Amino acid sequence: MQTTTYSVTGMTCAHCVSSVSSEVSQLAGVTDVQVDLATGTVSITSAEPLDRAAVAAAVDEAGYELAVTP
Ligand SMILES: [Cu+2]
Repeated sequence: MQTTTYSVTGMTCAHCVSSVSSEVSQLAGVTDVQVDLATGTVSITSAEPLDRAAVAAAVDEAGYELAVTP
């Protein structure tokens, strides 16, 4: 089990938060998703290390983008 935090750009309200968390939570192995709107970060807990590209795709599906860093 591990938690990785990503920065996401473009989230502005609670609706954005729920869109991102619902898309990311559909990724295989994800057990928890915590989105912090104030800091624009998404902390993802998963059984196995996640593929950054898969996370980026899920965030993109929700209509937002992973920031370049971290
Ligand atoms: Cu919004």
